[in-house]
Amino acid sequence: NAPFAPASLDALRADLAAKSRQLFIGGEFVDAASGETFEVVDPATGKVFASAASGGREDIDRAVKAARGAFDGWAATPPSQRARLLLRLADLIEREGERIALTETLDNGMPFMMAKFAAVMGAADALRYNAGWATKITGETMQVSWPGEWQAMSLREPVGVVGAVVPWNFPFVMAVAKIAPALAAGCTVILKPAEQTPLSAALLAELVAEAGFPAGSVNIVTGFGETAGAALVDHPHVDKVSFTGSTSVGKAIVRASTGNLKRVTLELGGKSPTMIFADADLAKAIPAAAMGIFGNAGQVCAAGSRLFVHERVYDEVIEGISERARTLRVGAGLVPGTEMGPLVSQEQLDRVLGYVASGMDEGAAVGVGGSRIEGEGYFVQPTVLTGTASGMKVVEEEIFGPVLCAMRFGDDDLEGIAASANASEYGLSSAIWTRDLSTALKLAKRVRAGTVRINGGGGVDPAMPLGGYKQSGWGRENGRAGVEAYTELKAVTIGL
Ligand code: TXE
Repeated sequence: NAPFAPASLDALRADLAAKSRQLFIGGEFVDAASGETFEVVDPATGKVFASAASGGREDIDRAVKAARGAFDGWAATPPSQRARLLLRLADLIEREGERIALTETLDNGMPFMMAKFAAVMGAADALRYNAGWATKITGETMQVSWPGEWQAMSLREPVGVVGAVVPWNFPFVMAVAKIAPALAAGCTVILKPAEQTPLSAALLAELVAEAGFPAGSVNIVTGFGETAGAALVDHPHVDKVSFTGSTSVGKAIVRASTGNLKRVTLELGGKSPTMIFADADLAKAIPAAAMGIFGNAGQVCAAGSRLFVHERVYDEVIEGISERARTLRVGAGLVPGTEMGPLVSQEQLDRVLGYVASGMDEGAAVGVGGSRIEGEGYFVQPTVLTGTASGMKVVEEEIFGPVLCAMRFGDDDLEGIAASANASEYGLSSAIWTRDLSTALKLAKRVRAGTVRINGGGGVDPAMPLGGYKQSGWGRENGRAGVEAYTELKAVTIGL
């Protein structure tokens, strides 16, 4: 079981052990003003293997000054030049793909192949897609009904200095996917990575510097949510916050943003339904439903965590998913062949096991899994809970682990199925499996979720809007809406 890229891994480990990762402010690598650092734990072993600067209010303040100082110049940089820099960064990310993916796997625990695909290719795609927007952000001309002759138009201008706060489940690609549209639109950025996974952001800083972005256009301040994060989201000179994380912190950010009425976009939690009808192509639906909850150990905002299956195929579907759960290769992300890694932290492990226990207390049964995998690291078995019903905590709350709640539906009463799917405070994503196009589309219209996948779906794409109804968020990332969320719209009229 030799790990992936053993020589590069040894070099990376030695470098991480030797040097704490620094902040990146105004184009320079610096220690935190306090001099403090925090330890980084490998979730596959539970052992500390690296450290990073613990930024606080003073560092955030410096970063905001740097971003403000860079803003006018960056906003006035020709869009084609902004695009060129984003494209260059994409190339550098591909060049350093192995090092980034190794870092991501050590830091987050995800399987190395997933890190390569999700972290490296996803990040490069996000940059290339948004580089295209830099030259295509436009206003409109319109007709006004005032007396006389007028020329009226709208202009889109960068919103200003952006605070980007990202979580630990896909640290690198989320960081890049946040800064790419902001930079394309002409904004400057302060990125605050999650305290559980600060390392790939330091690599990003190196590549941003090498690509030649102007000093201060991208600043990266690692640190804790309550210190660095809180200082960023209530800073009076930050114009917009873009956040991905928990719904509770999302609400705290909205409250913190009121001081200067920052623009806020939020990509929050989910409890997304997968609905499998009796006529579905089960050979495709079963593995997709399984990986929709076991992928990245269920630490995915759009994870399909509530399963609704027609009773005629319920036993076959549950058995198929359970079989996948039993045979899934769970292990360290660096071991070739691993399909599911550990949870990110002891805290998440405790949280997930706590939910499984609460499900059993409320009358659910563990069909498969349900326990911690003994030994080092934060591994939990892929789990299917049966006998679950609305009203149970496991069905209502986001578990953020590889735990599926399975439920059945009787007849093909679309309104009833839609009501069950919608019986959640979240509305991020959903999946529908049926060969009946009319059923699929009727249900797609009734489901209150930002994404509906019919008969499959390939994850996140920078061209597709991503975001939630209800308490899954505010606004959309990706696509035209994603880049326009980093702009202000100005009306200009000229009396002729
Ligand atoms: O998230 P937090 P946590 C959900 C998931 C998970 C739960 C808790 O259900 O079990 O949240 O995870 C920063 N001001 N999701 O506690 O705290 C923090 O430093 C500013 C879903 O780790 O929301 C980190 O960078 N920032 C989600 C980021 O917020 C603050 C992904 C996310 O951490 C802050 C992650 C504050 N007051 C968790 N407090 C998804 N949508 O995919 C914390 N942060």
